Amino acid sequence: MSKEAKAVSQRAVVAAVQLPNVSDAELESSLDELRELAKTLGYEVIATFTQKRSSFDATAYFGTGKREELKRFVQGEEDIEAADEAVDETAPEAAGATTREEKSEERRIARHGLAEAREAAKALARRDQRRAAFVLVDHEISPSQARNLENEIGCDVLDRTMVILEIFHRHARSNAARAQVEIARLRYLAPRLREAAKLAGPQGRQRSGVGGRGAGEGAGEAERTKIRDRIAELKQEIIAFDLERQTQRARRQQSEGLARVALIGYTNAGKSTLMRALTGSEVLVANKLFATLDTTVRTLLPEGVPRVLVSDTVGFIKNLPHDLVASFKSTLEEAAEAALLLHVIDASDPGFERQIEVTDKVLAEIEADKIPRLRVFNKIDRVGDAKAQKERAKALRAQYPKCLVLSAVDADDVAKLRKAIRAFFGKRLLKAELFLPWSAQQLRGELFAVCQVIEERADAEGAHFSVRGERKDLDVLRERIAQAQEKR
Ligand SMILES: Nc1nc2c(ncn2[C@@H]2O[C@H](COP(=O)(O)OP(=O)(O)O)[C@@H](O)[C@H]2O)c(=O)[nH]1
Ligand SMILES: [Mg+2]
Repeated sequence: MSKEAKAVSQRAVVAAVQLPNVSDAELESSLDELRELAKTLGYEVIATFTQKRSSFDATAYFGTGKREELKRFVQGEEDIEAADEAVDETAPEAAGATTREEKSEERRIARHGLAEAREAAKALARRDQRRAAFVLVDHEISPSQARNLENEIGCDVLDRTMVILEIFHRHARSNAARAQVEIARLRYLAPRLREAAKLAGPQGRQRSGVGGRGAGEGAGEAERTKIRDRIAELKQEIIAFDLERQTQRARRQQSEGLARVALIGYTNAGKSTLMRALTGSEVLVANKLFATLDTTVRTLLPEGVPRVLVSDTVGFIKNLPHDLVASFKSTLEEAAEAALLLHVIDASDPGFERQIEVTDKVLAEIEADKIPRLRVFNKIDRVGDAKAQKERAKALRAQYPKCLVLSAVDADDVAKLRKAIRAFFGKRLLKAELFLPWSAQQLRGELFAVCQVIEERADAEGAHFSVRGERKDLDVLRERIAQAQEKR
């Protein structure tokens, strides 16, 4: 029962049961987060459904009334009349939203045995009207709950865990992170295979029309063994990657590292918005789905000395299923390679203090706590009126010395942040005197590219420069000047 969310611009509905111990604010915050996560994956969230219940419905998560409501919405059946029409033999006229995801529809048809022509025709008619192809449930639900919900509503159901797994999958770059995410995915899948095998009892097999008696169970067992073996293998690989990484890190420290900044913080804090503002990478957002190394690492603009690279990292998640903690940390680890961490905090989120605590703790766990860190309180524009904003900013600065309080949507604020980043890397620059003989003028361009030139004086022999630059750049430059002189 593979349900990778490979969709490009797919419509989704976000849905949650509100249990009695969950406040409205908590529910809203969790749903906000899920919508944000969905957006990251390229879904277009068109509606939200919630239901207050004392517990999840054992059969299908939601109670019958809410299921019916969801179905009517998803199927584009505005009222009861229209709903009756749809179950009628006559195919209703195609109207409104059309889903572009043929594959998932086929999968659904195959899975639910809508093989008979009449049923298939009905499904096709429904598809033409469907408003959304996915329901994203804000809890981890059982495979049978998901299946029942899918059957009833008539579209794919993904739970919170699956959505998060997909995001980690896209952010995992290092081999270790990839392996860790794969383990989490297999662990999530394993019990679902067992369930699928159980469900494919005599009736299930008959309906799907494949395999003989006992085939479902046998396949399930074999699959499970395969998964266990694969997990063991991946764990071995991770140990090897760990050793490799330690030597890599040592080497990097020797070479003083690149001028890299990593944006870290909770999902929805404004990391990507700041990244865009700092690097002018407007295109990136539109193509977020295809985010790769190239699209999440950008040059700070306008370019200067040294050239600073900014990277966006996988966001912290408030409501992170426990099984995913290891893959999250592993995916975040690339932040440990940065020279400076920008910890972005949503100042308008009532839970920001707790979020700071968690972030600090996790950074220590991935050995990134020694890296210089700048706390950036974002979204100050969302904290009450001008007076309230001023007071909050003052309080934050008192509590967190050297922090920045700003709004990513304010150009002046972004300029302040850029200046702070430049100042940090500027401090690393060394002063140096360089002499460029007239015979080595071809190196002039390179000198200006990697150094800040403070002063230039010319005499009969050549040009004398007072500059500031990174140690490694200065070393390279000196060597090349020496080579040029030798040649002469
Ligand atoms: N009002 C306001 N909205 C912001 C600010 N920064 C980000 N946002 C919005 O907050 C949402 C999440 O931002 P995003 O950059 O995607 O957060 P990320 O998950 O940390 O990458 C988006 O809708 C942004 O437009 C800000 O300073 N002020
Ligand atoms: Mg983001």
